[in-house]
Amino acid sequence: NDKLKILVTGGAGFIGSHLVDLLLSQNHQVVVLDNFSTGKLDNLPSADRGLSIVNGDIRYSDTVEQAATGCDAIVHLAAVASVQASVEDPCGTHQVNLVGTLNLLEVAKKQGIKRFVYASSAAVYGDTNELPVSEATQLNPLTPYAADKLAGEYYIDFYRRQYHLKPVIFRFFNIFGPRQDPSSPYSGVISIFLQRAQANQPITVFGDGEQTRDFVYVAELVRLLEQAVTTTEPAAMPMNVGNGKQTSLNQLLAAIQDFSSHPLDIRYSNPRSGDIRYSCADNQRVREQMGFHNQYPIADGLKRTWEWM
Ligand code: NAD
Ligand code: UD2
Repeated sequence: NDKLKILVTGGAGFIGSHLVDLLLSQNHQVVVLDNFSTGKLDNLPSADRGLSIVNGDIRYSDTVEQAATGCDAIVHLAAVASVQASVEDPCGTHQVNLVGTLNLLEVAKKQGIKRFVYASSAAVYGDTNELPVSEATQLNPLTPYAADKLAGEYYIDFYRRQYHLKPVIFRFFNIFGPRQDPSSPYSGVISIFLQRAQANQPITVFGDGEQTRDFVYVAELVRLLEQAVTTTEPAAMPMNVGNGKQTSLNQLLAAIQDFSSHPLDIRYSNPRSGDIRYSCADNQRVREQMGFHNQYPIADGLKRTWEWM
């Protein structure tokens, strides 16, 4: 039962901080590298001997090099995670989402760090008509965010072939849970709906609410990330991380209504331009390769997130 020293980039963010909690609970040493652009110090435990925090930027290779020193593995989650931000500032977000990733790969090569877990996105598939979406689905990155995520996958594969990197690439579908920030209109829909419901504010549904997403509770995801970073022979292929189930916005709202004390004020408006109608992962690969299976019904995750808010 080997204890590792693991670099988690973006470890102060929504997903990263849950992973940090899990790794620390298993007595691994954790180094968080985060520039706190969207991440928060409050997301991290205030005093844990296993945790060190580097307030730094993955755009700078010397920062990355220092943070990675002595680490056995890297989970690379730091990114400008907002698609909208990438549309507004493609150059700025590219420096983080692609060049930052390359800085990490170079450091892994230099320091002989083999294990590298990467957060890619279902955005690489774009607006596909194929359902469920398997990894064999035609790639169609429609935004700078998606293009950088996909390019990151290709660079990682180069380091795998050339320098014997042992990467694990996950394409996350819609992740939700405590600590997801509801403050932007492009935040995860669940965090927005829950926050509005609790504040007794109107909830806007873009379209008829029959659009679906494949939602994954963050605790499910980080168990998978932990498994990927600690197992000896990881799978190299990109793997979808979804539950293989679709939930519509109207179903979400019905579930939220169940634990809300007042009637929700739901307002339907025009669909968002570029919005995907249905999304569902074919998760056969991650089930076969990692034994991934859904343990949290969406309603339980919703309830926990509701209680956290
Ligand atoms: P998040 O914004 O909470 O986390 C990103 C973290 O990276 C933040 O803590 C932020 O401060 C940090 N960061 C940003 N730029 C940085 C820089 N230049 N240097 C150092 N740190 C930097 O978002 P999240 O939802 O936790 O996303 C984590 C990862 O998962 C991202 O790579 C994101 O693209 C990916 N992802 C998320 C989802 C989702 O549904 N949440 C879906 C697909 C992919
Ligand atoms: C997700 C990602 C996005 C990008 C995209 C690629 C998140 C938060 N967003 O967008 O970054 O990768 O996938 O396909 O993970 N909605 C409402 N009311 C609201 C907010 C949202 O009706 O107040 C709708 C929205 O129009 C969409 C659905 O809810 O139909 C889900 O929206 P989202 O922003 O949570 O996620 P998504 O899948 O559009």
